[in-house]
Amino acid sequence: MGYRALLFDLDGVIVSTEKNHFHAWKKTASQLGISFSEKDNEALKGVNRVDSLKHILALGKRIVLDEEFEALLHFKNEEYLSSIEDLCIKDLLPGVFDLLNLAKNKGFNIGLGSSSKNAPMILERLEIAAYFDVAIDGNGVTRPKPDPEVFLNGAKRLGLSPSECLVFEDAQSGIQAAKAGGFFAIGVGNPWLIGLADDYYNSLTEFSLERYA
Ligand code: B16
Ligand code: MG
Repeated sequence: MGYRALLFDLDGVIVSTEKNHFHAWKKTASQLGISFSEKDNEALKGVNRVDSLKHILALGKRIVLDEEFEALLHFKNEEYLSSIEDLCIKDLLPGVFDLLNLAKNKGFNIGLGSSSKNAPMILERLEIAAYFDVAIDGNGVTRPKPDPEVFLNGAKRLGLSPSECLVFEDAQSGIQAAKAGGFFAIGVGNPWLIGLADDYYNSLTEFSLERYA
């Protein structure tokens, strides 16, 4: 106990745009003649853009030149961005707003540890950017989840050790990253994480900060 910071993953914990990622990847895959199901998409949760495309190409046993690879990444992101144009504060997942306010009032540090390069824009759209003392995203890491770099950078920037930070994650790669970094890993909203995470909640509405203070 005695935790001093909360480090949040973005997609699947604060907001849910996984369906948007899925539809954008499905369209990208179909350009390559690769079929891509919702089940296939499960493996991409928390995985960065480049590694996601590599995964899809491997599914279809396809190899593309660097230029086409870049064009496909661009296409996917444009599709994704146009599908989240209406994203706003109402899209915050249940319990997020209350937890951010409670944590701020109780003096906890708040950090973001996301694989998404779109994270800064998404935080702005959700009107919660000001809550974050530090935000590490896909633009600021060299080794993607399940490597712990994203969370270790967050803790370091806060001047805290991993043992003082709780990590909230919805993806297996994220839980692995948190545990590899020595953080207490809390799984949220993805029953596959039960047993893998140190603690699990269906929703942040069930989470009690008092238990960890
Ligand atoms: P982008 P998280 C991840 O966000 C998503 O879970 C994953 O589906 C996505 O591919 C990844 O961000 C990269 O996103 O294309 O926007 O850079 O869960 O780590 O917050
Ligand atoms: Mg996530």
